[in-house]
Amino acid sequence: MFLYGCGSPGAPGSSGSGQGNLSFNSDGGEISVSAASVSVMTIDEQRTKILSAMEAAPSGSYKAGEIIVKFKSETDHSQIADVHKKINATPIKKITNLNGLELVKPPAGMSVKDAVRQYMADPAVEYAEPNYIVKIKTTLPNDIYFPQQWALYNTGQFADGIAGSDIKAYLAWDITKGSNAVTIAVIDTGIDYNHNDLVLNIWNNSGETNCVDDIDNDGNGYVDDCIGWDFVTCSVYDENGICVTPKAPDNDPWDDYGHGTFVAGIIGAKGNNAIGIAGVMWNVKIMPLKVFNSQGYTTISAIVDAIVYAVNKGAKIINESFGGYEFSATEYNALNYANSAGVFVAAAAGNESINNDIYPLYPASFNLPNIISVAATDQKDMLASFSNFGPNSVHVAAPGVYILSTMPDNGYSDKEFWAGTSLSTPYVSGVAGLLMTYYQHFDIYQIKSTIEAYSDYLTNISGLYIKHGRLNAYRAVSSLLVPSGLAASSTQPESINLIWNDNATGESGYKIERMGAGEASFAQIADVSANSASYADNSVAASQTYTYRVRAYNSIGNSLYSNEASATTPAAPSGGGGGGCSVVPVYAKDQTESFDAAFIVLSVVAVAVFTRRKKTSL
Ligand SMILES: [Ca+2]
Ligand SMILES: [Ca+2]
Ligand SMILES: [Ca+2]
Ligand SMILES: [Ca+2]
Repeated sequence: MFLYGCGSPGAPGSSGSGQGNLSFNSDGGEISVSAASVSVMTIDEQRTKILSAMEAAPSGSYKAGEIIVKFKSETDHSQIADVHKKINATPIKKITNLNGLELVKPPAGMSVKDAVRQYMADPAVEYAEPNYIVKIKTTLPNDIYFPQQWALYNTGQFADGIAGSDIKAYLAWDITKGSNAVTIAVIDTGIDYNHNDLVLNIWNNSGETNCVDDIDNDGNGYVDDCIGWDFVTCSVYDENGICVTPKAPDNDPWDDYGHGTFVAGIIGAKGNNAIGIAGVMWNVKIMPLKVFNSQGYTTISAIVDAIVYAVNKGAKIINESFGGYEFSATEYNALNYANSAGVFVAAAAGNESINNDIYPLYPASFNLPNIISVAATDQKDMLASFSNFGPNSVHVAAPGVYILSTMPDNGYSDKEFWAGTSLSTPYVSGVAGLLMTYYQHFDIYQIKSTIEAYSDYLTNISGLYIKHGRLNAYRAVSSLLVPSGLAASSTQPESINLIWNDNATGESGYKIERMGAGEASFAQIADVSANSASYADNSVAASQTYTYRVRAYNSIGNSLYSNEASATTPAAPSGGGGGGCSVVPVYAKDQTESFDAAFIVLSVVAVAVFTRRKKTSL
């Protein structure tokens, strides 16, 4: 017989912190341990785990010539010195702020594992363990040109670049590498759809069931359009805009220019396949829609047909690495059609160093909520010299100088780097695709806001030349990472403790939801501040089971829900009032609501891409 929570020796939960979620029946007997139990490990448990982990650890996973030793708290300095002397090891230093922890150098000839075992065997030692080497978790692909792709991972390796002036794709890839469920239409010069680094990521029109029967099987108005369409109606224009070599549109969106294949590789070259480059998305479906001829010319009507085609065939993103200064209502209406269908459009700001706030460039400068206008930065995070800008109308920037990508005929631009806001735009399309992969519950405006809010604010560009910052794939993708490892425990009849892993990097806080026994649904009971990882629910009744779930939120939206976790409160003490036993420390968590604006709300700037009076690819 014992009082719950009083921690008498041998009582359930007393070996650790008392936070294990054992529940008891009314006479104090242990009756259950919930599956979501989280208890602090006992010393014996820790020692067992240390030894089994160490046996499995390969050399190289821990630092040679060093171990960590934790002496028992009652051990004094001379006893500690005696232990070191007995093993003939040398203390290197005490470890900050934790009593009895020392970094120790084993004697010459003694392995790390042997040293750990020897210290473990000494009665003055609580535990010893190897000094494991911890690496930042990153996903670097094996594609042979990846080291030259500074835009994805800039270590300063290229053209006097500044480390970190990149979109952090290598960190975002730990979270998602994209999905074949996301289709991105590339309206451009066509694509080398047989390219070894692209072929697995090319869209296929499943509705067009026969590619050679001269029948429009899916009834979309295009015959045998199995991998996209070539909308070009004129192969050669003269200098007066007269078509001297007309051509019929066809089902072969082959790239006879190079630009579209280049753009496609930035979005979705297959990553980690040991060849070529890595795209922002390793998995995606790229829909090739050719509108530019081999001279680099097209017409508004071809662009509009391509936009409507993309929307009707299920593209979620359209990449428009082109633009022109003439306003076309038809183009505007087509993009508004895309907007009403929930299709996101990334558009190049232009390459003429001009202010799009004053001289709008279309489609980037159309005032439609589904369009994001993209400027170019260089390997030092400066605005590229050619890049258009506009603190109101250009939203973000992305790398657009010294860019390497795929080229037609299974090639790469490895001897000739390209520059242009055309190349910045597909980085944004790719990150939008990563976001659509992970945040499937977001609409396109939430996707756009996430890209903008979690770009990197650059003091000499943001607010001055562009509205927000330089694209950051990792900050965007991790902003509302789902909380994991939710666990609930109770040692008092009036309280349940929750803990979880705070994985989100851009949350304003966490919302706690609870469902009591017999209740049909969850209801929000609290909202805690950013970076919280625990909560004490003090509004529970004795001998009741409650189930919880948690999600992160910010002003853009909510994360997905954590796992669900349950705990049962112990019975209230019978008679006697139970006084006196002041029980387990429940860490009183800050329950105040937080309205942190986790975001930078910026003043505005914009940038653009392009040249030419006719629509040209940028
Ligand atoms: Ca068809
Ligand atoms: Ca057909
Ligand atoms: Ca590759
Ligand atoms: Ca956080």
